[in-house]
Amino acid sequence: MRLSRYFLPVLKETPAEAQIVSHRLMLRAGMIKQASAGIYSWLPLGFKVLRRVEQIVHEEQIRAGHLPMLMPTIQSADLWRESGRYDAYGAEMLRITDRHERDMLFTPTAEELITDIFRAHVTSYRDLPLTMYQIQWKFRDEIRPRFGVMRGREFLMKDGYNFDLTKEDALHAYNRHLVSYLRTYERMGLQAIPMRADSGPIGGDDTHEFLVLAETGESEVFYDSEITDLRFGDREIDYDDHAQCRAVLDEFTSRYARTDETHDPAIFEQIPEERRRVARGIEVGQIFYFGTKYSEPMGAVVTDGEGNRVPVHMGSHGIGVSRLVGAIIEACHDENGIVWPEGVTPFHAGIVNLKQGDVSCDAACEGLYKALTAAGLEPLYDDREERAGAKFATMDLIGLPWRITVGPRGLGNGVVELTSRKTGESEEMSPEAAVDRIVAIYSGAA
Ligand code: P5A
Repeated sequence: MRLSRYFLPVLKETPAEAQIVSHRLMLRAGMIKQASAGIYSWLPLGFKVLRRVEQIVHEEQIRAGHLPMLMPTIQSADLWRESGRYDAYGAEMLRITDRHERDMLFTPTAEELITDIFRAHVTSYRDLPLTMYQIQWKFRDEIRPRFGVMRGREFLMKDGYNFDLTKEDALHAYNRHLVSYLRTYERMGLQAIPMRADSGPIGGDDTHEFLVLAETGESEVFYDSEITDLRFGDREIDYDDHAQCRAVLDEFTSRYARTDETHDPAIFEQIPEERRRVARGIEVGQIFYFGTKYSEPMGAVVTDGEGNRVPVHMGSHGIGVSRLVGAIIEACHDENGIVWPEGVTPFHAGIVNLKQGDVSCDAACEGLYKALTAAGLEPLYDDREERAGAKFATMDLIGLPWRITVGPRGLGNGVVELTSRKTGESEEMSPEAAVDRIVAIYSGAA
């Protein structure tokens, strides 16, 4: 993409309404624009990051054997009356009446609708296990929407639902989700710690929230510092192997880590004092096992091996896709702007032309642009007639991990400059070597 043809409405001033750094930077970098309280438009740059986050979520869900699908945002209230949640959900649910005076709602979550799909089509245990998921917009009429996309009213969620014959199988689905979530967040450059939490309006006793530690997080968390040493890394997992998934859950829940809702000071105080941590975290996901809470009242039953009709065991599993964009910025920024992890960056590299209109600079930039594009990467070429300082400031603000700077002096010596956004370190090399280096980084070879 050439910046001269892009829509990147960067702001010079820090917007007064934004209280936390991710919200400020998303507005300043022209990623989002508020449409009304807690509801945002995703401008081209923000939308690109949102899509990258979504893509990682999809890939890891599919790797775990879960089936993508899509359900509507507007649902009939009648289904929610069957589960008893229509009245129980309260003021957070956006209720809508259609022209025929039918009660509808904008989905805050989709346990009822997926259970309705399941009961219409599945009758035998032979069709289990089954896990389906979607990435779809949700609406919760939060009393205090704030912090930009972190606590929105309309937000994008990955919501998945498992159907199993037995509690044991459903707990395997729970463990499998925990494993796949660890992989998912690490690919985004985040450490998200599973913590024992409260299940709220979704229900059930077994639930973990995934928290990214950040001062601006909305949840207070209590943990044993040893938990932060754990990394999932690139271990191979067989998602059908119950024992393997269980072992990962055991490992990642082996140290005390709880949100304030389930915090138990008596247990916490047994941890050696130097390892006790009280901090804040951003909830980027939550997994639930709730047994037959929905299948029983809604009649989602299957015949088991002995011919008995039994309600299925279920769980649901959510990732805050739009919230993650803010959470990644909270974890990855400096005083000059965003510092995207390579896994989610909107463009792989920026090209800065220090002397637009200079024949050799323009030609070198075009060459870099073509070579990176031909290698399957997306560069952002700043081809505007701007001062070098302004071009650098924009690149720093939008946070691309790599910048290639092209100027007449370097080109005289046959070199361009490759700069890491994270470390600020620059290295001179030939344009070809710069392309090779960037290609190697993104193919995981560097
Ligand atoms: C699990 C999937 C559920 O709704 N039902 C389907 C279950 N879980 S949850 O914890 O309530 O939400 C899942 C994740 O969605 C994100 N989230 C939000 N993101 C932005 N703005 C909000 N107002 C908001 N509310 C929830 C969180 O990341 C949460 O973990």
